[in-house]
Amino acid sequence: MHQRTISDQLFQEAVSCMPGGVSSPVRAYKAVGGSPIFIERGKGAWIQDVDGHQYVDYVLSYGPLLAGHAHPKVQTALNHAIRRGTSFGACIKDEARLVRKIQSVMPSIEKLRLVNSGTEAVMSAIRLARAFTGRDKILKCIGNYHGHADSLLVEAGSGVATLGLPNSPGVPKRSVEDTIVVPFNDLMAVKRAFDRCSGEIAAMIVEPVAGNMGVIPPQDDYLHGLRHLTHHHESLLIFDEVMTGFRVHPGGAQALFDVTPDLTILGKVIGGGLPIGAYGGREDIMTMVAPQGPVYQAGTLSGNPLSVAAGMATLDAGIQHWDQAASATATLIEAFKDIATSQSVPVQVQGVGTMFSCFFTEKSVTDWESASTSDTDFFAKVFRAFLEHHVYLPPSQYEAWFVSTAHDAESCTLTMEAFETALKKSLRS
Ligand code: HOZ
Repeated sequence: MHQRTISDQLFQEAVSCMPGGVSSPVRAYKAVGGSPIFIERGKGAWIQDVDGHQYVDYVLSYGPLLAGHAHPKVQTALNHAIRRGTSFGACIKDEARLVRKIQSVMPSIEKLRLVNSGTEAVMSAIRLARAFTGRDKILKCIGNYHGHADSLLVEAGSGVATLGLPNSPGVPKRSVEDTIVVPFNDLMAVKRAFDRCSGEIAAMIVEPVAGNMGVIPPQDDYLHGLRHLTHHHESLLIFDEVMTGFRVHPGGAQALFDVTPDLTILGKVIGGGLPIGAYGGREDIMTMVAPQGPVYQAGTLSGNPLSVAAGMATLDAGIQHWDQAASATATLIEAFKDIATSQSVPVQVQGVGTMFSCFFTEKSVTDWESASTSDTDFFAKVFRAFLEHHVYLPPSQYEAWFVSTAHDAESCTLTMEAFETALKKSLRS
């Protein structure tokens, strides 16, 4: 067992002054046991903890580090930016450059507003959808996570699913009265909701590939079906591509599945891991955003120079070598399936592009109900065994595993060996 003396000391100190000792709940390891490792540094596919142990990293800051940790181009861009100052609360030339870069791969985004996080982007897009349609109701999928804004914290995935708190106390009933939930991948449920609330639904928001209850691809025609239904009911289709943007395809899920949403949410990846978010889409909708239109939304740090610089460099480096990361992901998925079969462990290994995850269940996983049949105790054992074998996973069954352009043959081979050992150990314990 690795000694984690310094991590343990730091965690005790953090617990004494921070709720649960963390700045975001999933980091506290509540779902996997033990106490968190504290990270000292990262380079490429690897991170090192404060006790000197190294790990191949599949968290990658929950997705954005498409080009791996501390990529030289990102560091250079940040060095240049930081020398010019950190924030002005005023226009800088690189904001529009970042927007153009995004538009070049996501042409559905005719106009884009930069904000500071995915949560903020979702809140703003919902307000905009309601203003544009003059309707209040929002449709969302069970197990999808769209940040922690009140109106969408209903039967959500990610940390709330991990902690078994799908509906948080403190969210007023009236904030969620207009939120309708449906199972992911269930087109008939969406149709029924539209039939029931004809003329009242402003938008359907969806993770086009679910990534916050583990990775679950959309079934054939699901996204096309959503496009058809929203169009038919004069409602908006919002793709939350915080996870899938630049990950399932360089142009996101909308390019991969050839479905054009009305609005798109983007998050941390367009800041290369620095705080950022964005919402954008059809020009006739986006022109309603202040100051061009009446829908108010603002932010002093929005489009700040550091996030914009890191984002541009990350997208450049990440998109250029995207195929490499996708092929490493495909190799890992196939190897994991073979290893699990050889050990007779029931597992569904599911992925799209550069993200994947494992469900320890015999059932095919298509929605929250089937995702929650995964043996989470077994996942926790596998997580801990992986950690002992130098592989760092998200500390939750319900988060996606991310691969970067820096995950080379050596790190992938080590991961496959660790998976085999982790399964053997978990079966024994
Ligand atoms: N929001 C991230 C996406 N699932 C998880 C990380 C976190 O909640 O800290």
